[in-house]
Amino acid sequence: MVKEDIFNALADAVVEGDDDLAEEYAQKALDDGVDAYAAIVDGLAKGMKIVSDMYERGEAFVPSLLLAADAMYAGMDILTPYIKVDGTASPKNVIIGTIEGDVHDIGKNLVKTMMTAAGFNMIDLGVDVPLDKFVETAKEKKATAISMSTLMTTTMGGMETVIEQLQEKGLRDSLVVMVGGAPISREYAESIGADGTALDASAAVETLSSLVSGISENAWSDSSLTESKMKYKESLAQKGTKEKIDIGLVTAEKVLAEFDSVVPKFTEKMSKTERFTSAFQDKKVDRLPVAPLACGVSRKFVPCSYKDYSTKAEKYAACVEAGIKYFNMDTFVGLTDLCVDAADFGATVRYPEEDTPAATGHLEDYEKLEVPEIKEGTRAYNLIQGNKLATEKAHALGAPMTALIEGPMVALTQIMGATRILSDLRTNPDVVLKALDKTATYVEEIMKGMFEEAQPDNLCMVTLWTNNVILSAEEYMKSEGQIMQKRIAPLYKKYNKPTVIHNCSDVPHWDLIKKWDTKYYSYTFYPDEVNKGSKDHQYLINKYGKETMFGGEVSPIVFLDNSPEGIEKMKAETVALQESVLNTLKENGMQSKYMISTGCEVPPGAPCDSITAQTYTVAQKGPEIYRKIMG
Ligand code: B1M
Repeated sequence: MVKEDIFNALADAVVEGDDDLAEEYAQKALDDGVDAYAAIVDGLAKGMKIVSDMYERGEAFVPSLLLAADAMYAGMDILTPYIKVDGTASPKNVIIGTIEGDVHDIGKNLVKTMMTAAGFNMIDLGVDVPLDKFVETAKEKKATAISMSTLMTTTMGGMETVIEQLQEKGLRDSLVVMVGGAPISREYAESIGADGTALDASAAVETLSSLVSGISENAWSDSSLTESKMKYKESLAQKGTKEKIDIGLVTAEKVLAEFDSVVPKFTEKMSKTERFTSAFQDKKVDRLPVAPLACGVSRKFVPCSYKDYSTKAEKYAACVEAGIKYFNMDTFVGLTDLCVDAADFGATVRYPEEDTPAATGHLEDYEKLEVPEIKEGTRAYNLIQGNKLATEKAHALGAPMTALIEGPMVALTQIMGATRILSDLRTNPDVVLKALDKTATYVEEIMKGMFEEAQPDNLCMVTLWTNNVILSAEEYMKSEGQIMQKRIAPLYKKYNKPTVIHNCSDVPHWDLIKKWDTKYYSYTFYPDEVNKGSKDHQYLINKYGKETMFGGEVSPIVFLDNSPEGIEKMKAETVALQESVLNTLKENGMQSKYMISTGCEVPPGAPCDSITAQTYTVAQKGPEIYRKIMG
């Protein structure tokens, strides 16, 4: 076989995600005397780049990337020991991880794969990485670069802290710092002193490769470290120590103490229940309903920790009551965390006091998955009891209650790990489907508990894997989709309840909405993702509005800005959204079927002012806007 044919065969093996072929041709390359490094770069890595580009064009989904990565690693295991080592060059160690507080790792793993393919020696610290671990490991391994990922605005500040720690220790100029993930912009990267960022995994490698070429050979020498320490000493002293003010708590305390003077008096014509129910049926209302997912943040009024909010029924119910009352929301959507089933199935869940819990320790063995019994002490029991109490409290305030649970696939990915489930779905579908059957059984039991015992007005299910960037619609339908169709949607019908879906994905497969006769669908609109399929209210109302009530267009992230300009912007945008929604409804011969809401949870540390800027604006301006447009 000529060299080029071996390279092509290696690339094809990666594109096909075929480990056996990758190993076979890697061995063939060695047997035929092909240079091992060339076989990796011109064969395996080329295949990885092909799949990655297909993914960016929307022609492949995450499972294909994961399988391609496995094949690439299989080939590399054979070739790497034979790479001719240049005695003068040291290996380029790159530390990678997802920042503390964040367990999203699909994107980070893809970046790691592409960097491995480019020849970097990746040291993966995993997810939820304590900030000083990045610095300690970089020092220990004399790293060429640190590569940090995060998907949440609430955790991105940790990246700046890592950079400051590097400066303090005199390590900053010894290595390259790259940051990335959906919320990270070029401007943000620059503002925190990172060397670079990139939009996707392929671009990340290009940026890293060009940045590391600027790192000098003696970057880790004692004199460089001392020089670097001196350089940043002054600027760090100028920055001073940042005092962390909990704006959410400050404003909550103010509202609590001075409720009558701080909260405007709204003269509402309808009760919250009348308004929500009428909008749900597209009847005339006094104004559109409003209910951002201001869930964990409502704990500020109780006050209690996030941990108590998500694990103690009484505290949860108190938060629901406070949220409805002080934020003046038309319903409370009870998102606590997405770890309820995972905890009951035995996965380890980390419960920070003041932030969203995260499933961190996954189960190893599919065989060990056993459907738990809902009984005192389980998270599901607590959630059902919490929603029972919350429903009573919401009703006393004249508001409907919307409980929320994770769907079978979210439950399974939280129990076993998302990356694993997404790749096993291709390689071992029967095992995954059997496991999904078990989580679906538990979800059904929780649904029954909710319908029979807690009796909230609505039960919302999180189905975020219906996402155009992760699974194709066809693949989704072969997994959770068929369970939604055959088991979950019929159970809603059996209890005479509407199917209510929350999907925090930006580009879900919209047509699936119809498949289970969805009556309420909460989505997120990301203007930057329009080319990938993110849709706004105009599209959604025109296409599905008659059957389905929508809500969620406002990004949860905008609630973090409580500067005077931010508050004014929120107010103006809330007016504009109501006007546009009502005009669209009118054009479609409809009256009210839409809720002003957010596509995902408002960050639990968000300032209360920014939330009331939305909810109070709807209450104050909504009736007039409604009359003007609807007559
Ligand atoms: Co979460 N989640 N989630 N979630 N989740 C997001 C991120 C969110 C944007 C949804 C939304 O609001 N619409 C939102 C964050 C909002 C915010 O910023 N404040 C959110 C939230 C709120 C949450 C929870 C808090 C929900 C809750 O419990 N209340 C919770 C957080 C738990 C925690 O971490 N403490 C949570 C949990 C989860 C699951 C566990 C269920 C699951 C993650 C499973 C896993 O990763 N193991 C999940 C998922 C899947 C998502 C969405 C739907 C998809 C993320 C994803 O994997 N995308 C996401 C919504 C969205 O982004 N559309 C959402 C595909 C992946 C290939 O892309 O990661 O962007 P991405 O990586 C890209 C680029 O960003 C870039 O390259 C990659 C490949 O092209 N890139 C880099 C990434 N790192 C880079 C580094 C670089 C350079 C480029 O240089 C170093």
